[in-house]
Amino acid sequence: MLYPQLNQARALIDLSGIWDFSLCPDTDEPHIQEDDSLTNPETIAVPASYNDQKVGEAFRDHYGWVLYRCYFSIPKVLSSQRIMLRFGAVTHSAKVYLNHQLICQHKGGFLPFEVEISESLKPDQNVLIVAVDNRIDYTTLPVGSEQGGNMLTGLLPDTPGVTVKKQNYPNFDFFNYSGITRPVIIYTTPKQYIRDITLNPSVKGTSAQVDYVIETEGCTQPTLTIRDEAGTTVATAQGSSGCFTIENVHLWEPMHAYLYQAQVCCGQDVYTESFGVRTVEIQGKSFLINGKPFYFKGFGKHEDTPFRGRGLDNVANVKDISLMDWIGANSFRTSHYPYSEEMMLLCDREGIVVIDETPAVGVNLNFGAAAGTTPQDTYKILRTKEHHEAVIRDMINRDKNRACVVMWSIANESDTTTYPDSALDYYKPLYDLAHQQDPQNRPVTIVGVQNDYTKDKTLPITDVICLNRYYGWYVYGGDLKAAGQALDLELQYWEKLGKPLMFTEYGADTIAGLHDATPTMFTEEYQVDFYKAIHEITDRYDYFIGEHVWNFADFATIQGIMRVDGNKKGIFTRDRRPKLAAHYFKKRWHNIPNFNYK
Ligand code: GCB
Repeated sequence: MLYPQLNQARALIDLSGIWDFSLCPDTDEPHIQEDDSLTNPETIAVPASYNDQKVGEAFRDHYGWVLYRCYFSIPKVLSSQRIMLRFGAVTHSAKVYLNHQLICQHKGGFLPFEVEISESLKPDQNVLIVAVDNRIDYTTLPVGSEQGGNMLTGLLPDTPGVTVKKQNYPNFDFFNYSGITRPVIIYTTPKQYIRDITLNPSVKGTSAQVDYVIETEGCTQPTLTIRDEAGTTVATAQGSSGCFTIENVHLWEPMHAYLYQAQVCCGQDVYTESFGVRTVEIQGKSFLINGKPFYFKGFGKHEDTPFRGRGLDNVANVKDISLMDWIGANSFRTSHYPYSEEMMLLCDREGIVVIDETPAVGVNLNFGAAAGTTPQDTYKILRTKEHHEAVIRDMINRDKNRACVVMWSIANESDTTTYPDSALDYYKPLYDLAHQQDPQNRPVTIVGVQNDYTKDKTLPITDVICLNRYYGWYVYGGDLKAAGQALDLELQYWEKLGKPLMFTEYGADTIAGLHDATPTMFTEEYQVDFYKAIHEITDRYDYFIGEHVWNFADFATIQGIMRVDGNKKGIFTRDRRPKLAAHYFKKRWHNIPNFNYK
């Protein structure tokens, strides 16, 4: 799906601003009043999560539907055009009503959707109501408790006379921020238009060959003009599919981005898609970008900032990339959901390497909030398969042209060992689907949870073994010597597989400002010692091709006994101040080259 664009053929109207808003009192589907009125309307900013915008539990812990409303008019001059309404993301499901008509529905909180509204518009004022449901359960990604049951205290018997409030109990470790979290855009195209553009570059010596497919509606014979960063035309092409060549190609390199612009014209329509030329390939134990062994230095992140929650925050995104540059990082993973299109485009421009992850987190009934005393077969109980397929397709379709994306992660910390065969039956088709779906056929991974790795049948089928490991924190916490030994044993095990392996998470909760001359858990000194102890082991293995620290910054979680004001494993605080470990990493990473470290 193309990102909305303002150009000579397309108009764009951003509906960001202060909307009317109301929390629905029960979980029944909201009834839209005849006069489109809302009960006790409040003000709310769009785009942003609603939870932290107002004071009080009612907002923070709301469970179920909310209603958003705004009014708009469309300039008459646009009435001859095809007019689209597009949502960057609505968490987690949406019903969209325009002038009292249900015009579209969408499930999934982290990917865009759109609907044509040309025929539903009134000549003067239009009223747009968006009903948003934030409930997560055994059918959604991410996974939450069924019917608001408490996954944390669910093991306790019900006590007569005690009513436990219905709440979203996430089977994952980040706050379930909700609402219209990314931009709401009205854009136009001519009636005959360009629907989609797929660009698939490969490199032959000093030139690039780019296979392309242009999907159009109504118009035929699109033309392509490819320009370099100086604006010079370097190639042209004609027809809905084919190949063009860029001589003396300037490659997109990690931390040294270079983007070409492909201007596509078809009938009256024009769309310019930017793209970088780079190759990604796994060869033996190496992860090659542009034919050279790459070493991942960076983070698992979150879209998480004060007040906005998970709402698009372009300022934070720019700042975070500046901090990555400062610290010597070159990459991150979009843990644990696809990030905004704005962030992906920014990474393309900045040369930040991205592992792009679906929202499949918490697909594991033997871990975290869901864990009971008897093992459960996650894949027989959860009903996520169809939605999982949909998010893989939609994420890859959205981000397929982004040079920054070098690998797809189809899930985080699924249960792959308790019932190893059913895990493999669930994941093998999804892994294959991701490969089929990607025109560039990039590597595909599943991020593995700390477990009895010897039983795992699923991770070995993936292209890069990606591990979340907490030796020295959840396992052997406070005993870094034992942590190192256990890690060493595990790395010896995986080495035999002959594939590249990286850490997608490792970390220790650290309270900024808490110091001790004798490092103990939660102090800034312990965080530094933790990383030093782990690196002492990982640096010995040539197939260990990357370190993504958990987490870039402290972030919000559900309240509970495991978390004091959120997860504190950040290398930066939530307001992006460096902890002691940031200075340690700055030194380490500026001494590790992006290429040929191993
Ligand atoms: C994990 C999860 C991540 C958590 C982290 C932690 O393994 O993937 O979502 O936040 O551990 O800090 O416990």
